[in-house]
Amino acid sequence: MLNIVLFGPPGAGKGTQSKKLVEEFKLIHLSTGDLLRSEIQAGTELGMEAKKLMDAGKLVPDAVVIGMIRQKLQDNKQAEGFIFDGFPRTQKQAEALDELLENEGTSITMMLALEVEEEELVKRLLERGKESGRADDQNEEVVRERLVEYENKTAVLRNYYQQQDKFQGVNGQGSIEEVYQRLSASIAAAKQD
Ligand code: B4P
Repeated sequence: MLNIVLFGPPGAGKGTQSKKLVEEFKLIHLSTGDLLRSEIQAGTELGMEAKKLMDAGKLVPDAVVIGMIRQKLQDNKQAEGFIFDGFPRTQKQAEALDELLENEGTSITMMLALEVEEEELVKRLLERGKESGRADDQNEEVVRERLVEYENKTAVLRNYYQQQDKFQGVNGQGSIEEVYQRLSASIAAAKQD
């Protein structure tokens, strides 16, 4: 199986690139951000709790997102592989993911980390906020809080995957197509190993 963690700060292009990569490599796209937004849309209790945190730029509790991913892995037992987009975001989530995949007799192939300068991230997210109506993209303070959460809780995962020799940095600046070509080449190379 080919299991990719697509990593990077908010606005790095994870969601954008995942949608393109899953078509080429026939993988299942699992985005915890999308799953949480579906819960909000459906008006569930979980969605309402998550919304308060997301609108403030905070991460939702580990148990919530781990539970969602566990369910999705159960639902997709025949998959040829997964792209994890926006998950894991904490060390606890990364450990849980390793355990869940081990139970299925598989593991993470690699982490591809999109690297983008901070001011470019803020610009992209505020730009999306104008069109998408996403509350967490509309306020610069919230956008910057998400970047702080990322530095405090998520950036450590670079070390986690480096220690397993699975980390690969990718330049996330340039056009969407240019970034896509870089990611696609890295995955194609990993597939041949
Ligand atoms: P997510 O939905 O994961 O969203 P994101 O990280 O903010 O950005 P995303 O990766 O989707 O956007 P992209 O860069 O593709 O998270 C939202 C919230 O959900 C979190 O803040 C948190 O509260 C919660 N959450 C989700 N997962 C969680 C977890 N595991 N644990 C706890 N909480 C969790 O794109 C951004 C914009 O840039 C787009 O408009 C795009 O068009 C543009 N763009 C992309 N590539 C570009 C390029 N090369 N050039 C110019 N623009 C580009």
